[in-house]
Amino acid sequence: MLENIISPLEVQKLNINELNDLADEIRKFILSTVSETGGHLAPSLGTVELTVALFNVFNLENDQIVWDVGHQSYTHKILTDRRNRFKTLRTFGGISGFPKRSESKYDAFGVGHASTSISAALGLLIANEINNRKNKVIAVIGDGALTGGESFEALNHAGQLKKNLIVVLNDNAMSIDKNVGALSEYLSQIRLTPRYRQAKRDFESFVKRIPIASIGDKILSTANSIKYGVKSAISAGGLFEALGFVYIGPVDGHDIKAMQETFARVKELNEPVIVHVHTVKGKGYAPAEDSPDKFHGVGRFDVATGEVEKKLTPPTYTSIFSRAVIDCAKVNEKLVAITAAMPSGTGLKTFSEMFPERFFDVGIAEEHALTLAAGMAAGGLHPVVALYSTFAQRGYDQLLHDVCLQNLPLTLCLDRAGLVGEDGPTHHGVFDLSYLRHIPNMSVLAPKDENELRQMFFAAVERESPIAIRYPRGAGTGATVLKKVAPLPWGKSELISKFNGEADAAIFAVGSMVVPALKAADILKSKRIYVNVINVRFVKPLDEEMIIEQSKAARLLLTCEENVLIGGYGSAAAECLIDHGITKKLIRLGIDDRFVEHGSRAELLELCGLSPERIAATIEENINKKPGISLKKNSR
Ligand SMILES: Cc1ncc(C[n+]2csc(CCOP(=O)(O)OP(=O)(O)O)c2C)c(N)n1
Repeated sequence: MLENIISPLEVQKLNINELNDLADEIRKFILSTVSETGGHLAPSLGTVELTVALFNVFNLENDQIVWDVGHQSYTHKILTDRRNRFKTLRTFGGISGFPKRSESKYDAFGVGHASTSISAALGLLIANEINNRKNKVIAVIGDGALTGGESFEALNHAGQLKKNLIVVLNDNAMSIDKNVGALSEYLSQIRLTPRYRQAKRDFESFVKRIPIASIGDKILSTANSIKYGVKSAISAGGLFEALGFVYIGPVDGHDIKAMQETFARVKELNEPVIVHVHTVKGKGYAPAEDSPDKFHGVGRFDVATGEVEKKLTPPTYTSIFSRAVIDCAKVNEKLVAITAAMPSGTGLKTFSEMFPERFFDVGIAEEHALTLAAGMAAGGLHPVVALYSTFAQRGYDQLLHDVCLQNLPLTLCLDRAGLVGEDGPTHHGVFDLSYLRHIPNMSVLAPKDENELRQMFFAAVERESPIAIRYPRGAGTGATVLKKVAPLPWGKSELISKFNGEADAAIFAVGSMVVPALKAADILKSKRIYVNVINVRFVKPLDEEMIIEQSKAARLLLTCEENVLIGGYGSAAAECLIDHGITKKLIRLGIDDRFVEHGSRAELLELCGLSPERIAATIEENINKKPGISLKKNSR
């Protein structure tokens, strides 16, 4: 059937049996493809019927769907213009794992971070009205993404504007891990619909039996207000109704017919409406239904057994952090740990089991996580906040205004810093050095390997100021991790490879770039080009002495970082040279002023000039060049 869907409008012509068959076919297609490419399997399996029903009722040539996070949009991609390219999902040059406006006219809004859909859909609706475009705009948001504050800012605004915004709440009771928070509990109460419906019916019949005519006006109004209060408390969706939305649901999100009927009704309304849909994360594939967290985002796996392909690699940075935070907590009673809906991803899951009273999962709420931490720090605790670098972008002002301005002790552990690979530009953590380095009181550290991560972590939690440690996604370097903690000379870089005599170049490598820099030095040595290698360790405070010393010890300076060049470590080194009146050739390698696409980490590092071979080639090209003005970019 899928072959016949040339335009999304074909889905409107299908009868219910055909729609069900189509959904089955799509589910198999997603399963077989993602088992090869990896990707967000469980979220996308959960929305197959929902997407088919939306395509059936709405006109995708005119109406717009805004997906939240966008990790559940595989059916949307397959039914629009990407079925033939679906096998290239998340590969270099292939289609993105998220909706992307530049990829398809059917992708109404680009996404990757959570809780944006209601704001964006409302914005589209307003633009369409002003542009005299008559259409429907539908935001599809998960119960996890709904925990993000921006969702509520948008609901609050939409309720006031009273425009015909359609919000589909895709409730599967899961975020990546189990969803958390009072809102999640509220939604699970609605899940118990039969009891609620019965309670509501009982109450209504009780109210009807009150002999209102016989009891004066005062009692009547009291009875009415009680009726209203109790009714809104017990009726499913009272919270959304209080915000100005018509609430419809819950609807079975795997029953296409039920959704068809609901969406057809919703289409006729002319006010904000929320359709509450229940789905099962991982629907239709037993291993994913049983372990929706494991199959939320997954690598290659065997469809028959559900076994995920494992490569033999050194332990990940995440697992080293996981161990370090537990070991620290055992001796430091003031240590508490916070994450924003990522206990597994950041490595805090075991901590949460060992120290439940000292662990806080705040939901997808990075801003709140940071100000909460600031409050805890002001109250005498030492909070460890574990976030992915890309999601910490959300908390910039909280870091600046709530944490750093008051110089509160906090250790911010930024996982997935640098290029993350297949998730692409929405997820690369390549801005943190720039958005952290300029904040007063902040220290910014980057370990060269897993052992240094542990050492840095222990040093950070002992200090009385805000400190960020950023480390990359995936396997470490294989370094031996020492249990014993050695003192870390604060603000000092480490000269790890030194040529006796004047070197041809000095490479200042930040964190993950140390190993490639050492490899580049080896490549160059075989060509009789001699290089010093410095492990930067501290992007802030900056080790100016080391930079000045190397400006005398080497003919060429080169900085290397998995961060945007603007405002990164290379900028800091350049500022240092200028401030000290040193004129020395400095080449900065990093991400230049553009967003980097998706692909494997190795492909992207090569693309950005950060592989050992490309670092070596850049040095070789430049050591004999006469100083002068060249407008050619050096990194690609
Ligand atoms: C700002 C931000 N923080 C964290 C994440 C990581 N993340 C991706 S999906 C997800 C859970 C989303 O849950 P839900 O919206 O219920 O969708 P489901 O996966 O259950 O379908 C999280 C925490 C993100 N994408 N954006």
